[in-house]
Amino acid sequence: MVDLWVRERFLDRFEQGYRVSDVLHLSRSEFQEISIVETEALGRMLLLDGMIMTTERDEFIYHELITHIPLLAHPNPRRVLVIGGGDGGTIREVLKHPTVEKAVLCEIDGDVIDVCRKYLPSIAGKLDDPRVETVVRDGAAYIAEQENSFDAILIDSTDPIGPGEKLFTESFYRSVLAALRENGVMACQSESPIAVPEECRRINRLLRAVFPVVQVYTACVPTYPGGQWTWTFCSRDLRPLEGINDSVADKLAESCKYYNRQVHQAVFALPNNVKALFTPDAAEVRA
Ligand code: SPD
Repeated sequence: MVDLWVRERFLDRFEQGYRVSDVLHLSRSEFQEISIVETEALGRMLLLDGMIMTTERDEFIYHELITHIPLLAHPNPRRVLVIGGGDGGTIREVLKHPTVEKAVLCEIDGDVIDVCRKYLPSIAGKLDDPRVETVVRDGAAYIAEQENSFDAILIDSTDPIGPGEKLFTESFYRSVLAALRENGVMACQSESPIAVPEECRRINRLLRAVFPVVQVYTACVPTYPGGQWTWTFCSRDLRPLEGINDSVADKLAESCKYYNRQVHQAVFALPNNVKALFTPDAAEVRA
C-alpha cells in the first residue's frame, strides 16, 4: 500500500500533514493549482496552490462564523455578496437566512466552483438555489462597479498571496464600503494571529482607515496554519453585539453545528495575544 500524505507548507514557517487515502482531483486553472484529496482524518479537503482552503470535517466553523455574525447584526439582510468563496460554503450559510432574496457569489476562478460542485457536495450543494447568482470575475473589479447595492458583503478570500492579494488593500475596502447600502455590514477573514500576526495587524489598520466600526472576532479552525483564526466585522454604524434578535438567532442555531447565541457573544471576547495586536500603541509585532 502506498503511504501518501498531503503536506501544506505555509510561508516556509509551518508545515502540517494529513494521510491521504485518495487523490480525487488535480488540475491547474488559469489562476492556481486545484486539488481535492480524501484524507483519513478530515474527509475531503480542497487545496489551492497547496494551501488548505476547506475540509469536510471542520469547514462549518469558518463558514458559519463569517456569515452569521454579520447577517444577524443586520435587521433585514436581503441582498448579500460573497467575494471569493468558490467552494460554496459561505453561500450555503447565507441561504439559511429567510430574509435573503439574492446572494451573489463573485469568484475569480470558475474551475474552483466546478470542482467543488463535483467533489464537495455537502459544501457546494446550495449553489444551484434560485436565489444565487454566480459571477466568475475578479472581486476587486466587480465591487468597484457596485454602489449602494448590498446589505452584507462577506469576503471569503484565500490568504493575501496569489489571486487573493488585492482583496486585502485599502482601495478594495473603500469599494466595499461604497457598495454597502445604508445599514450595510461586512465581514472578512483576517488571518491567524499565531501564524501571521503582522498580517492581522496590517489588515486591521487598513480596515480602521476605512470603516467607522471595526470589530475583530476569533475562534479555532484546526486546519488553518496557526489554528487560532480571526474574522473582522465592519460597518458604518451597526455593531455586531447590539440589536441581535434572540428568536431569529435561536432559530438559525438549530441548523448550525457551531453558531449559537452564546457563541455570537463569545467570539468577541479577545484573548490578550489578539488584543495586543490591535492596540495602537502596542510594541510592533515581530514578523
Ligand atoms: N490559510 C487558509 C485561509 C483560507 C481562508 N478562506 C477559506 C475559504 C473557505 N471557503
